[in-house]
Amino acid sequence: MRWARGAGSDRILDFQSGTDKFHLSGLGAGQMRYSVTAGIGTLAGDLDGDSTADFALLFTNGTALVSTDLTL
Ligand SMILES: [Ca+2]
Repeated sequence: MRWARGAGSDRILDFQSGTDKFHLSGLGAGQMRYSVTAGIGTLAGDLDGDSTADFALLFTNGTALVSTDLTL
């Protein structure tokens, strides 16, 4: 997966917790937030410290992220 600037969110359709990993260390995110609403997980990151998310990833396959799924 490659990051690109743009509006909106990216959807992750087949992430498998415990098998797949997100490597986010290159982003320098100041704050990450994860929430689940109606079975859709959202991982949002604030890159510039203004308390507003600069990107969001939606996990639509019902998987629940755990901290070991991320490399920060
Ligand atoms: Ca921000």
